[in-house]
Amino acid sequence: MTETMTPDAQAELQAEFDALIAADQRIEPRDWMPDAYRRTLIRQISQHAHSEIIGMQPEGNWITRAPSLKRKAILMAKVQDEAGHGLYLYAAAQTLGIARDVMTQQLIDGKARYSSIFNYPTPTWADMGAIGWLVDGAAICNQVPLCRASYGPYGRAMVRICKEESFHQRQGFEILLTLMQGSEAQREMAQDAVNRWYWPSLMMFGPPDDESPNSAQSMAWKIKRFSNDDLRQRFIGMLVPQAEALGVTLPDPELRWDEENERWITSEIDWTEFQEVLAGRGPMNAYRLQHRRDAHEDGAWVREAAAAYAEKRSPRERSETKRGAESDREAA
Ligand code: FAQ
Repeated sequence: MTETMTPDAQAELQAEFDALIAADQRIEPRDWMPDAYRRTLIRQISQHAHSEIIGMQPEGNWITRAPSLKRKAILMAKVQDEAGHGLYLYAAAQTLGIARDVMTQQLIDGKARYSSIFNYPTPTWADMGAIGWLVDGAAICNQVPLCRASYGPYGRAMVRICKEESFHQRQGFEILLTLMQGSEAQREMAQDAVNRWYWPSLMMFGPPDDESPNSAQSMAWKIKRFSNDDLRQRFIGMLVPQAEALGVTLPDPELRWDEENERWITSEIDWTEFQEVLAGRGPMNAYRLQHRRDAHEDGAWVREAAAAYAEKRSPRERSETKRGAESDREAA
């Protein structure tokens, strides 16, 4: 549409868009937006959605082996929440004009990114605690500011997601606390899981600011509100007192607070490892993707049945459903 407009009309729309962003107002699906803004949102929101869906796997791995019925019920609910988060996010991306099956295909074909963190294995029960505490903790740090993202459907989806993520983080903390109050072997298992998840959780925030090609523009558009490094710093600040309360050691001998510059000093993050994982060569990349492909193929009959059912319904029934949905929207 933008291509067929006169330069004056386009400049006017751009000015309206810029004014909305400057006034901290929300951009909604029917508003005009620059193509690059739309593409950036589709990229970030679809990557985020894929992360939630692939993120079900490391924990799904422990549902049948959780140590009690209560732990099993909690873990099942958590994994189900992640599926829900994926759905909210795919729905938000769809408002930008990309179809859900296109996004799914990009994931299945290995052409889409998802968070690096989900390419690590979960060999022990303590990994469920470390994922909740560290991975959900990092997710909250990163995602609370996204509740104020300039694109309305994304920001609103994030509000619901963040509420659930804080439960997730607390359940992870509680798993680790229980282990830390248990036997020597349980304490060792908890510390070992923290050792393995700590550095990958710091990498979740993305590359350092001077190597982050998207940050400056995304911050100017108020999609991102803080830089990758600032959020990483905030996360470390959140972890330090919590690690003390748990009795675990964060596996970084250099970690200290620099009073003068008001920043955490850390050892160098292994960005080569991060790049390897992004390039598809992390410990679990191939497995995660194959598992998703298999699940997609196994679910083909459900999609076919749903399509056949929709086809069989009479036009009257279909229009009633449509009218119902419209009046629901009006009521909302
Ligand atoms: N993994 O220029 P930047 C969760 C890519 S959900 C993989 O800094 P940007 C819940 C980046 O896409 C976790 N790729 O990019 C849960 C870009 O690639 P591209 C997911 C990464 O977008 C818990 C390139 O590097 N959360 O955990 C990563 O400005 C437990 C350059 O980077 C979100 O997606 C990475 N870690 O900032 C579920 C939050 N980092 O496309 C289950 C929303 C960077 O240019 C169990 N997303 N890349 O080729 C964001 O906030 C941002 O997109 C960042 C990256 C901060 C992730």
